Amino acid sequence: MRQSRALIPTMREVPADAEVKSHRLLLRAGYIRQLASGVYTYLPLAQRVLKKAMQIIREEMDAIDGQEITMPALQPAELWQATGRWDDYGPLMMKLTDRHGRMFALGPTHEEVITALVRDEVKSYKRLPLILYQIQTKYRDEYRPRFGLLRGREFLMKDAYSFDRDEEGLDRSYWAMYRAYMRIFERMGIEFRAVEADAGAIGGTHNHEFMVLADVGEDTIAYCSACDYAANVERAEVVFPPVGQASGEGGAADDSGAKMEDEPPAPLERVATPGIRTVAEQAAMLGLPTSKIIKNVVFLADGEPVVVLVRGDHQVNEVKVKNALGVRFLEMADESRIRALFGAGPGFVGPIGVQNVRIIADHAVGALRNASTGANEDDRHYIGVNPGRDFTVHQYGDFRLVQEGDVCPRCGAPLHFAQGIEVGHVFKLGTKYSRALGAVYLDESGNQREMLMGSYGIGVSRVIQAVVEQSHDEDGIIWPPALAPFDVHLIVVNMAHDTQRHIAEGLYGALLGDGYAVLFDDRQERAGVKFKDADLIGIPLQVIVGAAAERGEIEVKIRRTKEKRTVPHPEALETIRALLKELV
Ligand code: 9G3
Repeated sequence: MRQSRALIPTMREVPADAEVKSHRLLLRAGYIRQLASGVYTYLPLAQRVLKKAMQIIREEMDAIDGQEITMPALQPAELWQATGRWDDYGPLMMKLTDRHGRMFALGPTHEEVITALVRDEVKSYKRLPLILYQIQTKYRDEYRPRFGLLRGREFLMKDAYSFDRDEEGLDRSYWAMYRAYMRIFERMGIEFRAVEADAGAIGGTHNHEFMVLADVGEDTIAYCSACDYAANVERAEVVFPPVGQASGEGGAADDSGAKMEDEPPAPLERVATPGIRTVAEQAAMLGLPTSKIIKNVVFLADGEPVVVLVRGDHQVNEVKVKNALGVRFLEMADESRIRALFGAGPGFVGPIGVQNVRIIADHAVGALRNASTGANEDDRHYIGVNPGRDFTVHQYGDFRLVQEGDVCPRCGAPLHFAQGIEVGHVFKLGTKYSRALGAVYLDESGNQREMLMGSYGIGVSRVIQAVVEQSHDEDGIIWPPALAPFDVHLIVVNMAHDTQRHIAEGLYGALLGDGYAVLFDDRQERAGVKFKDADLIGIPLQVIVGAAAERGEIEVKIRRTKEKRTVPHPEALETIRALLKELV
C-alpha cells in the first residue's frame, strides 16, 4: 500500500478525553475515529488488524468444528421476555420500536437468538454436539463509555454457543473451547492469563475469563506464585482460618499477631465518637487496630435489607454476597434507608440490638474479641464487642475480597495481584436457556431431553486495543507481528532522489512478490515526520532507504527493540526475509 494514497490521519496532539495510552495511540496513529460516545469507526489500519485477529479466531473455531453463522442484531422482545431477561439489564439494553410498534433489542448477546434457532432446527441426538459461532456487532448502552474500544457501546464480539446431550458432552465442548482460546491468544502474541471467574447466580465451577495483563485493566486478578491457580478477585476464595492457624471461628490472629481467643472478653461499652467518618478514624480514636473494627455494609438484596459484617481491614466482596444470598439484584442501601433501619448514619451502624435485618458476617469477624462497631446512634460506637455474646450472626461465610497477604486456596503459597483487561469469557450455561425456550432433543430411546449449553465470547475490537495497552512505548504502538496491519514499513527518506526511489520501488515489488504486506511511505514529507509516523503506527519491521543508498546500503530497524542494522543493498532482501521469519 502506498502511504501517499492511504487514509492514515496521524496526529501529534490528542483529544483530552482519551484517558489511557492505548486509546490515545489508536487515535494519534490514525487507527480509529469516534463517531459518538462509545461508537467508533475503524479506519484502514484498524480494519487490517481486526481482519488478522478474526482470521486467527475463525481458524481456531473451525478447528474444533465450530460452524460460523451470522445472527441478526435486531432481536424481537418476545425472545427476551420468554427467558425473563427483557428487564434484567435496564438501560444497558438498547431497545427500539419498529414502524408497526413492535419492540426489539439491539443485540447485546445472542443466547436467546441461538437457542431459539437450534430449538427449531435440531431435534435428534444425532445432530449433537453442535458448536455455532459468529463475529458480529454487539450493542450495550454503557452509562459511561470510556477508554476507547475497551468499553464501547457498539463493539465487535466473537460469540460461540455449544449444544450437547449431557454434562459429559458439555464438559468436552467447554474444554475444547478453552484450549482453542489458549491457542488464539498465544497466536496473537498476547501475554494473558486464564482465570477462574464468578459464575453468577447460576453457579457451577466452570467459568473462565481470559485476561490481558495491563495496569489499566478494570479487573483485578489474584494468581498464585507457586501453582497455576488464578482467579478474578470477585471470585477468588479466601482461606479461613489463615493457613497455620488453629481451626474454627476462633482461629484468627489480629494484625498485632496476638491470638484472639487469649483475650478475656471485656464488658460491652458504648463510647462517644463524635464526627467519626472512617474506619481509620474510629480505630485511631479508640486506640484499636483496624482489624478489631467490625465494618457494617448495608445492602438491599432483592429489596430486603441485609447488613454484611467484615473486619475493618477487609473489603466486602459484593459478588460473593450476591451469590450466597442467591438474589437477582444487590445494591447498597442509601443513607435515608440506613437511618430508617438503624436510627443512625452509615458510619455508626452496628449489629447489636438490631431486629428485622438479616445479619451475615465474614468468617474473620467470628474470630474477633473485644472489637468495636457502630452503636446505631450518631457519634456513638461500642467497644468490648464479642460476636456470639453481644449479637447473633444469621450466616457466616466467605464474603470478603482477597487481598495482599492472603494465600492461595489451592496450595497455601502467597497470592500475587495484577490488573487485567477481560478479552474472553467461557461459560457453562447448562439448561438455563434450553429450558426457558424448549430446546430439547430425542435420545436413542426416544426420550425428550434438554440440551446442555455453553457460551463463549471474545471481545474482538477490545482485544486489539488491549494489545496496544500491553505493547507500546513512548514512541507509539508495537504490534505483535500476528496482528500488525502490515509486515514491513518501507520508508524512502527522499522520494525526489532517483537512487533512493529506484531502490525502494525495487524492494517494494520484490517484497510484494514474496507475499508480504508492505506499507510504502512514498510521501513527499520530511524524514523526521516519516520516522515519527512509522514508530507511532507500530509495524514490526522498518526498512529505510536513505542517503546510504548512494553507497548501496539500506537500513532495517526492528520496532520493538529499536535495533538498527545497515545492510548492503544486494543482501537487503535476504536480510529482510530472514528478519521477518524471526519476527513473525
Ligand atoms: C444484556 C445486556 C448486557 C449483557 C448481557 C445481556 C453481559 C449478558 C453476559 C454475556 C454472556 C456471554 C455470549 C458471549 C460470551 C458472554 N452483558 N451478558 O448476557 F441484555 Cl444489555 O454476554 N454471552
